Formats: sequence, C-alpha cells, structure tokens
Amino acid sequence: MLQQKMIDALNKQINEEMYSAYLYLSMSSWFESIGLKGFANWMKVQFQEEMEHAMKFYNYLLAQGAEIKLLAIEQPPNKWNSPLHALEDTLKHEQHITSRINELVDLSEELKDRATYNFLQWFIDEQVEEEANVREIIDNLKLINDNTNGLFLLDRELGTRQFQPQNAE
Ligand code: OFO
Repeated sequence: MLQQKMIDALNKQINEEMYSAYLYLSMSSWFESIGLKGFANWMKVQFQEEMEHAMKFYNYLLAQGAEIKLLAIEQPPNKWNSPLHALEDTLKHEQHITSRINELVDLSEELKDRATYNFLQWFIDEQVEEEANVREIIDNLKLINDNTNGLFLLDRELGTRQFQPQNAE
C-alpha cells in the first residue's frame, strides 16, 4: 500500500508524462509543417513512448489500489525557430523529467517505499537513453550546420525510427 504523499507525486508524474507526449506531438506537427517528415516521424514515436510512460505510472497506481487523479495538461508551444531549437528544447525537457524521476526516487527512499523504489529503476535507465538519443541528434544538427543535403540525409534516417511497444505494466 502506498502512502498518500507518494500517490500524489505519482499522479503528478502521469501529468508530466502526458505533457511530454503533448509536447512531442506538437513538435511532430511543426516538423510536418516545414516538410521534415523524418523528424516528424521521430517526434511521433517519442509521443508514443511518452504515452507508454504515462501508462506505466497509471498501471502501477492501479496495481497498488491507489486513487488515480488526472490533472489538467498544460498547452505546449507549437512553433520553434529551427530544428536545432526544437531539439534543444527536447533536451531541456528531458533533463527536467530526469530531475523529476530523481525526486521520486528520493521520496521513495525517504518513505522507505521499496516497491516504488524498484518500479522507478526502469525510468532511471530510460532517462539516460532518452537524453543520449537527443544529444546525438543535436550533435548531428550542429555538424550539418545549414547544409541542406546533410539535413535531408538526417531527416531520412530519423524517418526509419519505429515505435517498439513495451509491456506498460
Ligand atoms: Fe521522455 O521520458 Fe518520459 O517523460
């Protein structure tokens, strides 16, 4: 059984993950609007992954018999100055999520909540991977600078990303 402080924090995290999904879907639509379909695909996969993250928290709360409280989702921006600007915003957002996950781990330790501590380990690893993936695209964009051929090739590569559903338990 979870303590109320943890239930509230996990409900808040469902909202954070839903906002992440909203943000990346918004970025996907912006990339569509500027003709970068590969970037748009990459962001749409990102959106699907975030929905899966939200559902992991949701299912965990249900499994623990806790009350789900869905909070209002903030409106994300829908325009960026450049692909680099959008990816830098993505990295900033992922760093924010990493600190939220770390705070949840701290709380689980403070409350001696072993089950939640274990549950959160998957997210610790996931954040390392998420930040690394985004950093790689940022590095590529910096190398390309304003070279259209380079951008075309990167767009083609990002278009190959596919959503790999995981067990959202
Ligand atoms: Fe992007 O990892 Fe969840 O929010």
